[in-house]
Amino acid sequence: MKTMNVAMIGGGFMGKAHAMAYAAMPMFFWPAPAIPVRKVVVDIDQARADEAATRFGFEEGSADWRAVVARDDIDVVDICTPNDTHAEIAIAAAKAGKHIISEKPLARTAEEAKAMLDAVQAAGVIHMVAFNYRRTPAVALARKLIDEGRIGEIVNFRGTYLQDWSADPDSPLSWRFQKDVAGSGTIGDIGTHVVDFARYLVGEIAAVNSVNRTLIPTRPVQEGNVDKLGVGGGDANAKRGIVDVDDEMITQLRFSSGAYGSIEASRNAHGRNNYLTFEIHGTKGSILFDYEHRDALQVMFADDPADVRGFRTIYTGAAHPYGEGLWPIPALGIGYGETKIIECYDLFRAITSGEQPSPSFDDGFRICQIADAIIASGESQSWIEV
Ligand code: SOE
Repeated sequence: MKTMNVAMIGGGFMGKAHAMAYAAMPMFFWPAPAIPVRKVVVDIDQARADEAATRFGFEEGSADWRAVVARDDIDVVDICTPNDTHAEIAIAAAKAGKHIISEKPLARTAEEAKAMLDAVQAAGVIHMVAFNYRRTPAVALARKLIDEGRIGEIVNFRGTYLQDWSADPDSPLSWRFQKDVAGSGTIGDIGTHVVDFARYLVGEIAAVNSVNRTLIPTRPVQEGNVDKLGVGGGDANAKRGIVDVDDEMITQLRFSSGAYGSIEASRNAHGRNNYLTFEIHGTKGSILFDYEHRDALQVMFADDPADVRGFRTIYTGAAHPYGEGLWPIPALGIGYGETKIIECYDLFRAITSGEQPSPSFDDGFRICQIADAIIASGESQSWIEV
């Protein structure tokens, strides 16, 4: 069976998720399109890279991503680093002729994303952005039902992404609160996942109107380059640094189809952990998804007899998208890991077939344009056409 060598840049939270997917993908999807070989993992120094290699099952560790992406024995470059590094790594990898998967958001701004898109198009390589949640089987089922016309014409979309890991004002100043590293706050970090849902399920977004706010203007400076995501509580006496990104976005959407929608996102919503949801209303029914109960899709068909009308709960399993590779019985449990395994499967299917996957860098660029428009709309307090 064909094997393909992967260089993964970044051995943190996302590195863990991607490394697990490389190992597990052929266990789930067999025959696999190709067997990913965990060749090299790159981290900020050699000691951390070696530790990541041992932990995540890579043959080698390296502290030099430039040398790694230029190597002849690397087929795929996987970018799992903070947002400010995506463009430089992706452009170098494209010039070296590597297929690329990048963590989301594709870049800090649409301008940066466009340079990445131009590079991969010029190189003719396969490119993908890791908006993994659309690969939850229940979300893929929602798309299938919509494509089949089962809920009619879409009238509106309501999406949320609420977390609470940054609600403590003394939780650390992660790079996710720094504009020069992250580009934006909640908008880029989690709002873009919902924008991806909206485009995947309803279609292109034509205009946005947003209110964006920073609720906690300073946070304790974090030592040691580790992205703590609020874990461990805060140190109220530590030196504080400026938060120059948004903590909250509340955005109205107008779709090209004429449908309307909204997205709310916050990482300061006490009690919400990974409350990534959508509710879609069509002329013939409705669909509701809540990632905290991600095994299930709630579906309502308006032509059901009056005495049983209402939302039904469908637990995804073998009959549903990706069911051939996942667990044989519905409700055994779909997790974050499975979304990454499916993403890996679709990436290697794309590489071996030569057909671009979705979301590609084209989608990643478009989503960055929408994120930029959400920021601009918040500043001008008006609708902005995208
Ligand atoms: C932090 O908000 C974060 O890690 C996001 O960056 C991820 O994209 C999301 O999946 C989980 O939360």
